[in-house]
Amino acid sequence: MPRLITVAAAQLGPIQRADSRGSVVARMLKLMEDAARERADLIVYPELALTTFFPRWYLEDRSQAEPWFESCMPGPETLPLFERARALGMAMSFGYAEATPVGQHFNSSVLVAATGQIVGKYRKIHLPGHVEHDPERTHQHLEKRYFEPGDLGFPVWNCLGGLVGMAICNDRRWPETWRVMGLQGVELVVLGFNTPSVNSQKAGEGLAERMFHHRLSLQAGAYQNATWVVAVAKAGVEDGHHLMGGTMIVDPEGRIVAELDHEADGLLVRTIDLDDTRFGKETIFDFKRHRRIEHYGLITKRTGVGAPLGKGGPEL
Ligand code: CDV
Repeated sequence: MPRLITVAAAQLGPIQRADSRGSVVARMLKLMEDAARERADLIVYPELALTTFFPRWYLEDRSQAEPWFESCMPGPETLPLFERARALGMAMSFGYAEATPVGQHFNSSVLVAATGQIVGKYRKIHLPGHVEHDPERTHQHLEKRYFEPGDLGFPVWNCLGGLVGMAICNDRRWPETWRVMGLQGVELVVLGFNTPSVNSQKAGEGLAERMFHHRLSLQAGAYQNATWVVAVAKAGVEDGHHLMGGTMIVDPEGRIVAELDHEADGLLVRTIDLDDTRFGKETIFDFKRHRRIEHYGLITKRTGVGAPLGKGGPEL
């Protein structure tokens, strides 16, 4: 018996700094209605879906960033998303800036069941960028200024009859992200991103190369862990800064099965079979039979590059 679910990747076009939360939620609701017409079981929105990608703005006084954060979820402005999704019987996931009651700040995402209950929360672990204004860069990327690294790990939840995990943007470039979820049997990873189309530290690295690394990361993560991936962009030009598109669905063999070809609000809807993950999980990536953890110790013992283990050994 196949385990079919219909997923909708809900790409958002640009959100300008002056755009209100209400106007963004209205756009998200429109996409939700469109997804409902295509009988989607799950809608996935991007990273920091409710605001512009504000880590590009350096604010000397950190507290001035507070209006970009949500202090409760759902809050008054996001409640319509929860209510409408529940009425439509649709699960959803979206990213947002989270402020906790004790003053912590995270780049977070939620997984909301079709009942409207939050079943999972993820806080971005691999924060890119820097803390202070960096005049050497063509644009700022201040995630390390505005957020703390996530403290919830990479859990996987039972949802929609399968095992669903979340990751956010830069997390996709790290094999550890995928493997920790793979070791919990993940069958679907949902992932939102805001990726500037130019590397702020390497002018020659433009859209083509950024897209290459994006696809490479998603396809490798999917294949090596035999999981579906729904990756959703916030795209287009935000206050003069270009974010690339590349919203796509990748199958457990690492193949891109669908991809959006524009940078505006739009949907990519596909029915996927979670049982397609089984072949990979039971053969070449049957972790229990093939992994050799006695040789992987460095991965959790060392953060950066250190001395080679073979140093001083015989030349072979
Ligand atoms: N929002 C992000 O995490 N962006 C990073 C950029 C800075 C490289 C990304 O991995 O796309």
